[in-house]
Amino acid sequence: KSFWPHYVDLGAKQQEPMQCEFKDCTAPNTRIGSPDEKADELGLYPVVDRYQWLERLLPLGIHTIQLRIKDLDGQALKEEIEKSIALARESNCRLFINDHWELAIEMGAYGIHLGQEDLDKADLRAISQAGLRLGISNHTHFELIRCLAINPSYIACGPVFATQSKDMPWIPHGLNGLRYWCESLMSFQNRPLVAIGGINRENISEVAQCGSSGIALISAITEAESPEKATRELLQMIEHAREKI
Ligand code: 3NM
Repeated sequence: KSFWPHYVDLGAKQQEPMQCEFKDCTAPNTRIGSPDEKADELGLYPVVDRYQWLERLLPLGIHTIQLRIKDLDGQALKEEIEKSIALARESNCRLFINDHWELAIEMGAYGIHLGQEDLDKADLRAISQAGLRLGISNHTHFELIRCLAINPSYIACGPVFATQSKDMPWIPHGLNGLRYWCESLMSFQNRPLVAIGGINRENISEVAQCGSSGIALISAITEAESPEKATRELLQMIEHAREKI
């Protein structure tokens, strides 16, 4: 255990043995966005569960968003994804579909976000061949090693802080852990990183100064009294914090 730096949380959860086959499976280029787009800066990255959120948030200047639907299937799910893809395209926003990779390919989404538990089920080669971007959740260094072998478009690191929005067996990384992940992945691996978990208006400035490319959050927007006002404030906070780096 002493091999690992002190800040590494090996995870309260027992690690599953690696089962996927990644043979010559490389996700699309690590570069996110076309050269004339705002390069690799993912910025404020809301994670939402309905198309209506895109209608509310995209006009505010959101350039990256994730549709994470856990409670629909069949036609209702298809419609949500289809409408979201159309709106995101129109608004020049990068839309990542959580989990539903087959629908995302079929409907031509910008990208797909997968949790580690979804990696075994998804056809990574099909995602790559269809030209979709791929983001992957990571909580521990073991997961990160697995993730790097896939060469995703971005690497999500969480939870930064304790979160109520998802069951999390892992100890939060905190700002020091996040800074370490940002420094090693963005400068050494030149890999965009997305911070997630417990990020809100109280801590977003410090998170932004750690240097992640994207800052993903759910409740700080969806549970705010005014999600629009909260989004505008969070965008401004990121901008001010980045000016100080
Ligand atoms: N994934 P909130 S944390 C969906 O660490 C999700 O991988 C996480 O919600 C991870 O901003 C999380 O409300 C929930 O804390 C984020």
